[in-house]
Amino acid sequence: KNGKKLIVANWKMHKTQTESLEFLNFFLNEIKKDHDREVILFPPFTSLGVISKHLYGTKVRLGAQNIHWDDYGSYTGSISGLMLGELDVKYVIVNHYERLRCEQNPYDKMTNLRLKAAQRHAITPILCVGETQEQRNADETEKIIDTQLSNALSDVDLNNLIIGYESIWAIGTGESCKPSEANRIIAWIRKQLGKKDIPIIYGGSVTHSNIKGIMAQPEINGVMVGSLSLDPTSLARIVNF
Ligand code: G2H
Repeated sequence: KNGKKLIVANWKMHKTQTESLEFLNFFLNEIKKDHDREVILFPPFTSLGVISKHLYGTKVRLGAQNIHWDDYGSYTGSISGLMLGELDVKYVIVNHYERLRCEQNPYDKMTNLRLKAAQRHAITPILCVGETQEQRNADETEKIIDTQLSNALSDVDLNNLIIGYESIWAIGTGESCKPSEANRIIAWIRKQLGKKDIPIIYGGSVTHSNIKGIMAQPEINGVMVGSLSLDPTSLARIVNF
């Protein structure tokens, strides 16, 4: 989009409102004033309101971890793009593997609807794709990602979309994908989409020791950070390096 490297901090189901504010107090002071990153915090829904107020006037952006495809309706426990937009949410994660695991239902159609709902509310969706260990061993990575992309992207505007490549075997395992391998797959995704300027980021056990190698890859536009984003000093180190 603007060429800045993206740092997506996915808090998953961590931090109460109080803890979120504590985090911000430290974090905003620890990041360099002149950093050249697009930093986006993805707190749980319950913290979006307070964080939104505190981010006003800063360069840090706000994202949500999921979105429903309708604006209103009888969908107990769901949150819509209309609701997120009012909280100044600019990004949303769609299709994170941990969601798919707990929803346990076919998701392709819903993924597509979620992407469109986000775009309808001027929220940039981050579509997660990736392969399991078994699929990787069977040399099916490209085939699997190709299916995920074609099922998800019908009629989706590629001008307001980020792809998150999260190798499923690397999520929260401490075993991250080799930067060169992630770079190769991301280059392949970009070619597959036929759009040179689409931002594609890597996620899966990003740490202080592998961040440099990942960010140095020419095809990788940024990272999704889970566990290491929970501590303000730890996340600030990633932003500042
Ligand atoms: C992968 C990642 C964040 P972690 O889900 O999106 O989490 O860094 O803990 O592997």
